[in-house]
Amino acid sequence: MNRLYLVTDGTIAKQAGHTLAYVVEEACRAGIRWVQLREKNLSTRDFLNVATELKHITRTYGATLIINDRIDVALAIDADGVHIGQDDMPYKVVRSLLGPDKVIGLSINNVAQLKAAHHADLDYFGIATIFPTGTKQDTSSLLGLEGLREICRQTSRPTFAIGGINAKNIQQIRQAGATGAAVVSAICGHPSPYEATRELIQLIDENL
Ligand code: TZP
Ligand code: MG
Repeated sequence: MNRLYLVTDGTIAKQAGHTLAYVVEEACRAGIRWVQLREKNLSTRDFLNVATELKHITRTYGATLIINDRIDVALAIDADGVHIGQDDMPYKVVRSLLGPDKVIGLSINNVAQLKAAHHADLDYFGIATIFPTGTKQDTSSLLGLEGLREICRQTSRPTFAIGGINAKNIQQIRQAGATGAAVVSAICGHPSPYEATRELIQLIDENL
């Protein structure tokens, strides 16, 4: 099981000349095991269509498909789970809708949010935002590596750091205590999503 998590952005993929399906298939071919469909500007119909397409690809490669925000879409395509933020549906409601077997991840921006989620039936935490990034406009304050280290120290759950992570800094993420790293532009915006994924997996899975 590698520690790299691909989060999609169709706009960034398009700017690099790729479709989302191409990016996800190339990343899967390169060995990625975690994919999150995160699209903020699609209609429900288009979101469902892309989700169906990505489910087919991820199933073929044995990768896990997580849907951002949209519990209804996750249920409709029988995805592996859902990723929610602090302003989305509360985890208890999500769990009651998805049942005990689906993966639920929650975004955490600070220690207080981690403490509030301490007893929640969550499978992993997404820790944001580590480094400056142009991918998400409404990021709350930057945690940096020190902030990440502090949060990771206080939980035994799997933690995926996100925000500005690339081949140059991905090993620092592991060194700060995170289980893994989630990336958007480092794969979606790369001329070769396959090569980018290979390199990132190699770097993050290396014995540090
Ligand atoms: N949440 C916090 S930062 C971010 C999300 C979804 C985007 C990260 O994108 P990138 O391109 O990997 O910096
Ligand atoms: Mg959200």
